Amino acid sequence: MQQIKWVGGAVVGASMLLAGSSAFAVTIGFSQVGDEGDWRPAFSADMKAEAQKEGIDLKFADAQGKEEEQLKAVRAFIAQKVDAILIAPVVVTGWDAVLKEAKAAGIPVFLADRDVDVADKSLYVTRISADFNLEGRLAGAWLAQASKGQCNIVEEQGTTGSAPAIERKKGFEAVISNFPAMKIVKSQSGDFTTDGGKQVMESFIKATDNLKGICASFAHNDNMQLGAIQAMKEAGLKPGKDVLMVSVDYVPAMKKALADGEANASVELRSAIGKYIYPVITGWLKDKKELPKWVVIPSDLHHAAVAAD
Ligand code: GYE
Repeated sequence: MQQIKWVGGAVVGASMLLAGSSAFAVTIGFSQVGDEGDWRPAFSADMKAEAQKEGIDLKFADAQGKEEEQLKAVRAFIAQKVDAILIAPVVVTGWDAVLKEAKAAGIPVFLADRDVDVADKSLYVTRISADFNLEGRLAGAWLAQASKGQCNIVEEQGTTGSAPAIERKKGFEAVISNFPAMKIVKSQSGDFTTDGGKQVMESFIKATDNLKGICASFAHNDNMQLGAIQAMKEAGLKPGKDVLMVSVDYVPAMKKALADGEANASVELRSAIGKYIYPVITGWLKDKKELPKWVVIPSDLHHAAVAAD
C-alpha cells in the first residue's frame, strides 16, 4: 500500500513549516534512461536538485540505456514500497507486465519525458513531457521556410523504438509531405549519441559523394547533429552553410554551434522540468483526482539567422 506521510503540525513541528517545505514527505523511485547526450544529464541533475528543494526522497536509478535495467529498477521500487514510481522509458514497448505488477502493489506510476505503448492506459496516472511530434513539425516548418520548400534531407534518427524518434520523425514528415520537392533521401539511427551521429553522417557522406545535392541534415537530437558537424568538417564540408542543420534539444554546445554558424536551428527541449513533474505527482498523491493522460511541457524553436533572400 502506498504510504503518504503528511508532515507539519504536531508530528514534525513548526520548523518544517517555517522552512517553507512542500509539507508533503514522499518517496519517489525514478528510473532514468541513462546519459546518452547533453540533455539527459541536465534533466537528471534538475530532478535531483528539485527533489532536494522540495524535500522529496528521490531514489534515482540510471538504466544506462537498457530497458532490462529499467524493468529491474521498477521491480526494486515496488519491493521498497515507494509512494510513486516515475519512469522515463528507453523505448515504448515491453511495459505491460511490470506496470501491472506496480498496479497490483498499489503503487502509482507516472511517466516523464518519453512515452510507453500500452493497451491499458490505466496502468499509469499521467505522462509529463514535451510534445515530440510538435518538435518534429517545428523543425520541418523551419526547414520548409529556410529551403523554400525544396530540399533533399538526410535524417539522423534517435534510438529505434523510442517515443522521441518515432514522434519527431512523424511530425517532421507530416510537414514536409506538404512540399513535393522536400524529401528524406537517407535516414539512419545514431542512437541519440554524438558518436552515433558522427558515424551516420560519415556513411551519408560516402553514400552521396560528399553530400552532393543534399540541402539539410535533420537530427532527432543535438548531440547527433554535433557529431554530424564533426564528420562534415573532417570531410571538408561547411555545416550550416553548404547544408542546413536542424535538430532538437538546444543544449549549450548547440547554442555555440548556432552562434558559430555551424548549425541553423534547434527546437528547445526544456531540461529543468522537475518543477513541472513533481507537483503533478505530489498533487495526485494528495487528492487522487483523475488527471489528463498527458501534461504537456511547451517547446520553442531557436534559429540562427538564415541568409536573407
Ligand atoms: O531529445 C535526447 C535524449 O527523450 C526527448 O532523449 C528525450 C531525448 C532527447 O537523449 O537528447
